[in-house]
Amino acid sequence: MGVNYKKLLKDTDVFCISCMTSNAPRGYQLADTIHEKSGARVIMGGMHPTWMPEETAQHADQVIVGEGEKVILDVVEGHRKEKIVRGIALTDLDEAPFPDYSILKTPCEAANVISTRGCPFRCTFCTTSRMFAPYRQRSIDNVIAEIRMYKKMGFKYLNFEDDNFTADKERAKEICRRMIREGLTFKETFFFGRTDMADDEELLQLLHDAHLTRVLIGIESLNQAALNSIHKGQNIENIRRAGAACEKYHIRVIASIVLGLDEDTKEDMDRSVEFAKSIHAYQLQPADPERVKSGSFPQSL
Ligand code: B12
Ligand code: SF4
Repeated sequence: MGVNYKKLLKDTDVFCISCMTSNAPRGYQLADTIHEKSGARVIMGGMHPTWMPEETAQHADQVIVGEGEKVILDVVEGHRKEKIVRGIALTDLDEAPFPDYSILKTPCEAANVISTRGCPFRCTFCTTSRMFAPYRQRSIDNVIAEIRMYKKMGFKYLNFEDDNFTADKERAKEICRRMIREGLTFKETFFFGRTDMADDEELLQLLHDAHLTRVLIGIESLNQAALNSIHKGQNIENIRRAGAACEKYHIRVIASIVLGLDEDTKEDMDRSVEFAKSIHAYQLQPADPERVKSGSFPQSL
């Protein structure tokens, strides 16, 4: 990438490292190397440090738990000195600036928009609905302005990274209408949905017309006892209806299935895989059941 690491280590006062669980070991390695080779401070934050702050604190000078925007400056400038700093959730999401893609060093065809934080549902295994509590929405004008910026920049694809883009169906419809009306559609737009989107045909039509034609749906399990145990609020019939509705409106489904919830048997897992095939899900995304246990995450931050 043409980065001069020696110079970077020499000239930098504070390194900020973000990580999720999958790349936390790499984040810790980087933090340890920075401490070894320079006098710079290391601040870490993100999904993994939020849930494992004490572990992260063994590698970082300071750890930020939760949302970082409102505290990062105080921490960098040394006004907050605690080892583990509790973040503050943004109340007005429109205050967050749009991401600066000009500093990306790798070519990229897809832009990511996150139009809400959190999710109004409370499935027991879900980290993000707790990390980003309460559920908050950006104004539609603000979201459209960001999408317009990406359109002008020439991005071919768009991803809505909201945990549940269709949680507020009327709002999702209005965003789709604006995208269509204002010429802001892309080759394809990905989003995270929920089986209940199948109950609204107008929504499905608008999603299709706005090219939101690839959705990840949390199916989780085809065993009703397992679904009840994680408080998913959906039944097998809801899952079937969602599969059929997406097929009808040409929306491709990524079936997100947790293989190995406590109540699941091997047969249930096999059934889940067969089911994903039967609704023509084009990708099956298994999740690690390790921490998928009722009550293994705190209910809120
Ligand atoms: C976009 C996204 C991706 C993108 C981009 C990832 C990225 N680096 O942002 C892609 C597609 C690459 C991706 C991949 C994966 N992802 Co992903 N992803 C997301 C998603 C949907 C949105 C991320 C986001 O923008 N959030 C919004 C911003 C505001 O939140 P944030 O990034 O956490 O940042 C805030 C705070 O955490 C904090 N903060 C963050 N970093 C730092 C750093 C410092 C120094 C400070 C002070 C504060 C701070 O302040 C920020 C502002 O408030 C999240 C779900 C979610 N809602 O977060 C899942 C999520 C992060 N992904 C997840 C997973 C599991 C993965 C994969 C492992 C999936 C897979 N099986 O391949 C891969 C791993 C990729 C890798 N490199 O290792 C999990 C992580 C769970 C965990 N325990 O860590 C999440 C939470 C989804 C979920 N519900 O399970 N992902
Ligand atoms: S519906 Fe999805 S995002 Fe919402 S709480 Fe459940 S798992 Fe989390």
